[in-house]
Amino acid sequence: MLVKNIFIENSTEAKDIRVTDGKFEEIAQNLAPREGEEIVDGTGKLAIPPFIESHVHLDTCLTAGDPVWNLSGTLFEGIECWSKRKEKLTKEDVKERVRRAVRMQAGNGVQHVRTHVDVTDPTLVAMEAMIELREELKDFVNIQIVAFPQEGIMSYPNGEQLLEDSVKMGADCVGAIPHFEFTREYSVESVNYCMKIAEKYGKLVDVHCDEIDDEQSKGLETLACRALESGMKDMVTASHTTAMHSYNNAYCGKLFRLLRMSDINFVCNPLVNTHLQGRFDTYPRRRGVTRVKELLANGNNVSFGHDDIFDPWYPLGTGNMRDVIFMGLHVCQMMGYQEIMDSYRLCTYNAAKTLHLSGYGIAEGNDASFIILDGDNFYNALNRKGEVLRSYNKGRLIASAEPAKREILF
Ligand code: 17E
Ligand code: FE2
Repeated sequence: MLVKNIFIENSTEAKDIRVTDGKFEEIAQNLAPREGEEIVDGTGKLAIPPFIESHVHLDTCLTAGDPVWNLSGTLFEGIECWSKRKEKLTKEDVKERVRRAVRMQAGNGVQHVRTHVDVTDPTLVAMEAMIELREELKDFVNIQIVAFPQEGIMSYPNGEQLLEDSVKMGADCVGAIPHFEFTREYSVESVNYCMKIAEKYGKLVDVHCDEIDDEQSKGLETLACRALESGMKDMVTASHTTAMHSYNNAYCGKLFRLLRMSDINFVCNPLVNTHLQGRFDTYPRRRGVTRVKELLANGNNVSFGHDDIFDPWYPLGTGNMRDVIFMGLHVCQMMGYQEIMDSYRLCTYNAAKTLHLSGYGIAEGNDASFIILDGDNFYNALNRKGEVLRSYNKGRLIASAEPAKREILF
């Protein structure tokens, strides 16, 4: 296949991309078509690597309102609603919803997904389903599974064993939720336990860390310190970290040195945390999104995630990373020209670093996985809501769309 005349990652010079046997064979200007070669016209369009969803809960997706709606909009009511829905879980129920959600994501150009799966369930049925789905869907989407103890490790009956069992079953990453544990002691113990299990089994770590407006919630310093001391460093990710929004600047000044030294990754979920946070405030009302700009300036890797697709924590969502980026740029006040132009990196390269993907990106020799966006650069694609027109996974077309047609009648 030969894609002609396309702008690659905001370059102002159009190039051709030749794909052979699922790999990028040649990327250059004016490549001559070979006999019988499929030609795709990329004129005026943008090619970027596929989107990466670095933080989502697929096991809970598409359950909003079932059996009850989250009326307060808080994280905690979300957890209560989910614990009611959890009683009805079956393997087929999880599989049917996840397949639908993954197809929505794929339609929006997503090809890699890190999903957190609730393992505070004595049956571990969602984990079992997700492990089977990871295999079933692997030719279309690469799924990375985090064993996520939604109701705590130390504060949930048999929580430690359930977490370890999930890793033995085949989870790729180990999670924790220190801000939800009963006590500060449990919070520290839970992070230590999570790191211990990850080291024992050679897994990555991704902790739901301080997803609360409480400025006293300091799971992050424990996590970063263990990441540094254990040498696991960038194998460790802190997700949400919304309490950092409320930390005082003097504390952040000290903390940021450790964060830099630890080299841990961050995932910010701007759609969901603008909605969940600040719910106990009068006015001014915090939006509780972590300090993305400052973390990036500090040299830490940050990506954006969707977090939820229509579930007890977030009643909207179609799995489109463009919506995530759009909201993130607003709420993080990252609206400089170059910040908007480069923002696709938050859901591509930065996320690839968090997921420890290799061979990712549009370069000769890599797998020919890329998407074509309706726009000549990412700024325009984002602003004009340009669709993902084509998504190629290892050279194979897995999703396509036509640009919407609109006529103005004057
Ligand atoms: N669970 C949690 O603890 N936090 C979230 N944001 C979601 C699930 C979506
Ligand atoms: Fe989450």
